[in-house]
Amino acid sequence: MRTEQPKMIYLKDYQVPDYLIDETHLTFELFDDHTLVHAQLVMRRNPAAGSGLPPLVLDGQQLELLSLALDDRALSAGDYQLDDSHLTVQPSTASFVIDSSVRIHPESNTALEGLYKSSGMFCTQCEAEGFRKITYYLDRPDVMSKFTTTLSAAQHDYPVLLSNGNPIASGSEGDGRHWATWEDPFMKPAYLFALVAGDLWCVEDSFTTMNQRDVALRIYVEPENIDKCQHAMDSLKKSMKWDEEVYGREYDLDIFMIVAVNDFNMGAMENKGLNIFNSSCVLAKAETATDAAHQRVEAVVAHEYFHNWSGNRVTCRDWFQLSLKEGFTVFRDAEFSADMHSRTVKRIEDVAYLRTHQFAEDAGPMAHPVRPDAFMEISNFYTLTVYEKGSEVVRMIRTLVGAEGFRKGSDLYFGRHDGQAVTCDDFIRAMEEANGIDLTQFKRWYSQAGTPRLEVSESYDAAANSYRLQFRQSCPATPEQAQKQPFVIPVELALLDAQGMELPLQLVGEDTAVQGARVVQVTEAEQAFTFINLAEKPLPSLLRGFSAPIKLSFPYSRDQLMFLMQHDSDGFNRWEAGQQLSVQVLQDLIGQHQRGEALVLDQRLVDACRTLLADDSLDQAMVAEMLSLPGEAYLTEISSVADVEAIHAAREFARKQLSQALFDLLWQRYQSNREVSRTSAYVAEAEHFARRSLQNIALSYLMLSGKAEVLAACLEQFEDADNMTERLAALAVLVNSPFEVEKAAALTSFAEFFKDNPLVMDQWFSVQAACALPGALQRVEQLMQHPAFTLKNPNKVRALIGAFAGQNLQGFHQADGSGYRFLADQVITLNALNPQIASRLLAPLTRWGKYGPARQAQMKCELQRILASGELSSDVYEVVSKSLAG
Ligand code: B3K
Ligand code: ZN
Repeated sequence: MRTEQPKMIYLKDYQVPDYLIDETHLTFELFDDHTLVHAQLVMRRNPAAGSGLPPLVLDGQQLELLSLALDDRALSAGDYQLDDSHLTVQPSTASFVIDSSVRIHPESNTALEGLYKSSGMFCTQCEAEGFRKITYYLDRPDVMSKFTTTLSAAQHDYPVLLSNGNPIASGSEGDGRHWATWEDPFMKPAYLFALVAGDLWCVEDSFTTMNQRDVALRIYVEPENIDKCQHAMDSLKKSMKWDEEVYGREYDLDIFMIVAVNDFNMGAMENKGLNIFNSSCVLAKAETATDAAHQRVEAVVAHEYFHNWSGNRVTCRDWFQLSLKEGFTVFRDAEFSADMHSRTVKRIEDVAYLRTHQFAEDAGPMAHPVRPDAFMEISNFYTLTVYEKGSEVVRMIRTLVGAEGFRKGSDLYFGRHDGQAVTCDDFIRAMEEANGIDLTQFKRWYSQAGTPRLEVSESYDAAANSYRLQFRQSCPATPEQAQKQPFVIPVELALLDAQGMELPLQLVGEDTAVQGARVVQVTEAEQAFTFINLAEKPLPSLLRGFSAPIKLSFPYSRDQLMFLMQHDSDGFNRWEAGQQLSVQVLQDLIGQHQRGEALVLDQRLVDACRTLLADDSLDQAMVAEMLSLPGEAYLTEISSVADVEAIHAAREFARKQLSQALFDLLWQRYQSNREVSRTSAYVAEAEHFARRSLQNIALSYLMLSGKAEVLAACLEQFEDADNMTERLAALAVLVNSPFEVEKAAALTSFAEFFKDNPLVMDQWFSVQAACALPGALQRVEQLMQHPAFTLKNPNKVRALIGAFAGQNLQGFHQADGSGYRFLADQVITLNALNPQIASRLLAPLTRWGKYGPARQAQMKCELQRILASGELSSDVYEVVSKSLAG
């Protein structure tokens, strides 16, 4: 907890470290009621930092200092200064050795940062600034050191002792304790340090690298989970191969380990050679994990593995550069997933997610640039903007320089900066130099916050056979940034003829026309592009593949959107046309609801969906994506003032209408897909994900009919499915249905059967928390009393409270403010237990700007109540204070 108001830290204040740590020798004595940490730091004055010998200021928090020595001379209290976050010593020579011993308490660490215990095992989480809770250190990413780590613990309870690098020695201490020493030959910052001690089993495999080196691969889990590791292992091997083929990056140690832990603040952590994972991102088998979970495991395993180069070998100079490793690595894992499965479906999922959640962040009080220039608490900046928008920025660079140019740039970047801690500017410079281009204006994507808008209009000159597209860009003000300079916006586009064929493109001044799509760069506030030699007025297909993270508008008619839905040669834009059509139709319904009129659905939406469903040749995943209407959260994001009730009513009305009008087609699709599921074994591959996703969305529409045969089919799927994807989808459909008896029975039998599997129980909590039927808050409050629930486990908090506040917009935004009050109460409790989780949970309350005056007042009142609730962590304080200032 803070003792004074947290300070803002600014990028402009960056200074190189005064001292360096060449070697770090750590010894951990792990006991059940405390841990002793001895650190020997071989240090020297940083030659880049100037002359003289300034005081050495080490970071350290919640440490009990037991002894301190400088070059073997024991220091006494008068020889150093100690406060609650620093230890200051005065060196007298340019090179010296510091020895410290501290006592810490992992057994009572509920913040899950530093060294802590999870289900009986010891583990660590050091990024961003957790290492300072382990020992006194220069806890900043530009201080890189060679680490040797010895762990000692009771052999019986902790037979497995792991740290970074390679094991070099181990032995027994004779008193029931044993020890092991690990050495990491690579220089690394402290945030990549890890240790694990526990009673774990492992699945073992190996990988032969492109230079024929054998790497041992191990996944460590609690014994009962040993049957759920194969998918993660397969994913790891695919990732290693892909990074060699696509980026030329080879793994560098003799061993690569993943450890699954139950209590973890986020998805996973890329510690050098010893990745620590939330068990939800490792464990997967058909019976207990959904298709979505299988895909998440694959993506997170890849993401953390890819960090070995984009993050570990080349790391960040300071935390403002976080997107240097995160944006780039998200881009890398997205491309990996696209290569493993359906590229178009992956892009659709990512864009839908970005638009719903990152755009909302950009429009709220916590909006910040991809490279922030100030923060109070760095943990608050592991955001959708740094990750997802950061990935879009890297994607735009690739669009601008092409795949080959991008590879040249990444080779230069990795080669030039291997072993260094660098900045986003260094990444850009490598791309510029490898491609002979100037990205100066492009870099505004790193420094300007907010989602740019691009208004496009057209004019066709029949006499001149020319077609002009006029672009106007703007970007709304964000906190701290009122005015924005124009961005470089790559717009991939094609012009289609009346059959949907791509017309040859020739801009005024060009000698020849080129067939197919091309990328134009919008760099001015207003800019026009004139295409010539067009004998008829074309229909533009704009921003293909979502070539920039912006809000583009073009005055398409609904008939044009229907045409694009069927004929655009770009799969992403076919989906996008469907989204735009659905949004227009839903916005009509929202307006009707607000005016108290009877709701009337534009039949064109029904016709469009009918055409899709009737066409057996289409990718079923695409059909499923197109049938899923834009979510309530997205409809909220694109509203200037979100009307919670109208949005829900409109969407539910459209779903019911579609269900009625398309019942037979949906029923056929459902039955034939379910038949395949029934008669074949589960496979975690794209074509099977596609079949099950269409089957499950069909079931959710069909259930709206209330027909007995659909209920019977749903119960059959729930009871007989051999995989969690089908079982959970059937459960969710039942939970959202009016069949109270069947619903209760299904919930009970599911919980009974899976009570010992915490990850499955998380799904059980989520399905109920997200159910929009009346009484949601009471259900959630009751579920908090369930024996499987605990506020101490972040997965449980996310599954129940997070799903309620983030997905159940009806329940959370109850007009009486009860949802807000509930969330604020949980944040206040969690602030003391786990500040990072408390601060993340807060996000829905910070979005008050989207709602009408009554809800705004209630939400702000809850934020005030949190602010006044006592001693706040810097995490919660920063988010609450910025939200109230916004
Ligand atoms: N680098 C970690 C995130 C650490 C978050 C610390 N609050 C996981 C990842 O992005 O790969
Ligand atoms: Zn990452």
